[in-house]
Amino acid sequence: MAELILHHYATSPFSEKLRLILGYKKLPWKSVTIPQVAPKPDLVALTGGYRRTPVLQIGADIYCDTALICDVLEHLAPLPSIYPEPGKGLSRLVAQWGDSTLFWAAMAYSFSAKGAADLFGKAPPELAKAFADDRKAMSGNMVRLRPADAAAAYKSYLRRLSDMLDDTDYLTGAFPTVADFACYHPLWFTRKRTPSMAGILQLTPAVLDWMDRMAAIGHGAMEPFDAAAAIEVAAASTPHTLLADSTFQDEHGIALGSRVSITPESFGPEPTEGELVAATRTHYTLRRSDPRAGTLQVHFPRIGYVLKAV
Ligand SMILES: N[C@@H](CCC(=O)N[C@@H](CS)C(=O)NCC(=O)O)C(=O)O
Repeated sequence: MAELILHHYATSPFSEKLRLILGYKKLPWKSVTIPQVAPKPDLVALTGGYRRTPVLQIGADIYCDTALICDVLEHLAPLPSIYPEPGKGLSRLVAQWGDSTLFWAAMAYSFSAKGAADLFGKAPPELAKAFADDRKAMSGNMVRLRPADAAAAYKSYLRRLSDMLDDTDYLTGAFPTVADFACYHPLWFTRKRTPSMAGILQLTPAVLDWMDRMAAIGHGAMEPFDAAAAIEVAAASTPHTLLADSTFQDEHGIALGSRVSITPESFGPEPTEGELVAATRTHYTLRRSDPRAGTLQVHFPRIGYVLKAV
């Protein structure tokens, strides 16, 4: 099997979601640390524009967004499953809520002045400013929760998670599923990255116990790797998707072979352009080339991304 190369950085919550799934599935991986803010020239050489974190590279195939990457990891290592039956649909829906509503409440709450001091206290002030400016530019018209509203919502969500843990060790049953990994990472950020704000978690001890169980899964066998070497791996590889479904599902009247762009619906306006080679029920695939990385296939989930002819 081609090596798994995760492009990520230590403080990224969505990366923590994947680091734990890699550990849970005992998949060895290579770690490329990417910048926290744009520009990210080495990452963009692979993705063609997409700059969010994390990204999974397998040879010359670049998988964007953790929702899609979860499917790839499940395909590579079906057991233990993160989508076990029964309850697969429920796990996926809870995961989608964790990655969106819960995530944004946790971020709006954790990025208080105290939380920012935890993150950037020891760094030069320019770094905090560069981070704030970068995230503002990514956010466009997104409505950000005010701190008091975020605190109220976050407390309610923690209570609901606690209710789900009344009779079981994990959110939807006896074993972790994609729901657990997706609901864990925003809370991990509060607890580990903004510890001054972590008192909110003390209100729900069952959630803290569950977080300890999740943390104990660990990140598995990781080996540091460098960005230039990752680009060389891509250049030396031929694209070969691992995504099983290939049936063309046309909702946009855009034929395969067309020149298109794909952009996140929100948060991160940078488009990736290329030739549309797949548009299935679950994902889009673009083919593009890069002077350093050669011919690549870049994959996106269908949900949460905007396809346009260019
Ligand atoms: N839906 C995306 C969300 C990814 C996301 O928002 N990641 C954050 C970091 S945890 C990000 O990209 N922040 C800006 C950056 O790293 O450039 C996914 O599941 O991968």
